[in-house]
Amino acid sequence: MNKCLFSLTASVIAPLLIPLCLHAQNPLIRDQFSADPSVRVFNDRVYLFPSHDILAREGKGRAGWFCMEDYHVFSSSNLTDWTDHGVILTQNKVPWVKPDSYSMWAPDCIERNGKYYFYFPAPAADTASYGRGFSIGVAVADKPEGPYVPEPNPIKGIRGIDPNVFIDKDGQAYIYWSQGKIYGARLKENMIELASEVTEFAQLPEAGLKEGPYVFERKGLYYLTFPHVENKIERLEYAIGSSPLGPFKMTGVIMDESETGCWTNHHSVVSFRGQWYLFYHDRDYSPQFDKARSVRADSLFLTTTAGSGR
Ligand code: FUB
Repeated sequence: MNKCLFSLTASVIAPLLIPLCLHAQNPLIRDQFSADPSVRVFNDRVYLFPSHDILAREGKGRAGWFCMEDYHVFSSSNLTDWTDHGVILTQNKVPWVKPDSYSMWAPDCIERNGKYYFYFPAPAADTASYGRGFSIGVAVADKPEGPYVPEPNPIKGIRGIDPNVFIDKDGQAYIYWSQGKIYGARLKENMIELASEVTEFAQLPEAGLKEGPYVFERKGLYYLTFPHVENKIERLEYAIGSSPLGPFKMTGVIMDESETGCWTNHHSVVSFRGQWYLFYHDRDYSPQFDKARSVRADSLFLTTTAGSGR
């Protein structure tokens, strides 16, 4: 069986990336906080869908905690110059979201048949129907930069945060999310309803919080990547399987704990013009408070060490 390794070696390989690395600089977004980057390539352009951290103040969020009111989308043709397309969704314009909850956490976006589906977690106002924790909703647009129209209700059957959506080569879509552990299910063709029972990925480490799943496929292998608290703070790990719902085999660490002590990390993995990239976050612009984060990116190399020659 092939054994695949991630190696994150941005500084070592920089000379191979001359056109991009000469000008690119972390963090990517400089005029606001940004976190939990979900990055997609649509029509040969990179779209970044991050969370938008803001600082809580009197009557607006909870001091000392995450505070997020809305989402922006950014795009770039070269990973260096980023266009802010502005706010695509805000908490009090989503019918089911608890007003002024300031908890628009990590999102994802995917394209299907010319429509763009934006997935986001938030607490629901109707706790009798959806409980007190987080639900996951969808907003739909005709273009990646919106305008996005939110569905009236969150997805039935999901309680949790950090949605991630993957569409396999056969057209079947899957949604993944977390609630301490990581879960997944098939999505119906309409992208807004579950089409299967929920799978819990029990093969992942039992101890330590796991969240922020991000699944991608490469050469017939499915990579389930996720932040995990193995020690004190999150690091990015991965497991490999032969189908989108596993079983997955724990394989290794993509990125170690941050030296700055930023407690969370949250990422996505994307291939753009023949190079893999890891998008993640740290607290570049807020060294004293790690809930005001900034998105970063580095080149990522996936090395096949035996067997396939790929
Ligand atoms: O941004 C809020 C939460 O922090 C996310 O949902 C988690 O993945 C962590 O990054």
